[in-house]
Amino acid sequence: MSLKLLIGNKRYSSWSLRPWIAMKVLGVAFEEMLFPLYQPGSSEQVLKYSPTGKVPALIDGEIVVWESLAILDYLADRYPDIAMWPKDLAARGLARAVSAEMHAGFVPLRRQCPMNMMRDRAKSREIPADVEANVKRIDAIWNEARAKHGRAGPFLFGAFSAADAMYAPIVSRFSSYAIPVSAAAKDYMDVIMSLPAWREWEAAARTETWIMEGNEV
Ligand SMILES: N[C@@H](CCC(=O)N[C@@H](CS)C(=O)NCC(=O)O)C(=O)O
Repeated sequence: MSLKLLIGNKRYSSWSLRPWIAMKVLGVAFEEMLFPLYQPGSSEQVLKYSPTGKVPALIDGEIVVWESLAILDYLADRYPDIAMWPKDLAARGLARAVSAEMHAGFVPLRRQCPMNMMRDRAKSREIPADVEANVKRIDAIWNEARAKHGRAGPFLFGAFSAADAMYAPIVSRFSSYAIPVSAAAKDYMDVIMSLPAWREWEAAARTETWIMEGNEV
């Protein structure tokens, strides 16, 4: 029985992008179930499958897993050969720490720069001090991971891992809000945005016709 991944609109659903891109890049086959967010009845639809009524959620037969980070961990256990997390203990520890930091933190950035893949990049946007502090911390995380563990490839820990998936929506935000970052961070963003999986998600986002009220486009 194939895995089913419940996701939201590709324009807006930053949490959905995380397991989706990880599964695509790491070659885990799944069936996508897309639920347009914040529509009348949309959380009731998701509640039929997952107890929070939120996306993403993964369905593996009788097993349901929600919360993006828990889904990535479940996939790591379910498919031990796919190297969801780096093998080296130090790299793995840092990858887990920065992924948990992403999952629990960066609230100012998440609130004030919501993911909108189709945002007009030319539209200016003031970056408040608390968002700027988040940007600086993320830039430092990316640089630390790349410097300490990135020698074997272009991703945060060399090969693509759950940490890249957790930060993929940040790449989208930094790009769509034209947020200035270091040259190394920009290089990393280019790597993520060149992934065929990224392009697939972005192309689908472009075709979505429903625009969220109050969100910039
Ligand atoms: N911490 C959760 C966040 C899930 C979440 O907030 N998902 C949003 C979409 S990106 C959602 O389903 N919102 C619908 C709602 O709140 O009714 C995760 O990591 O999966």
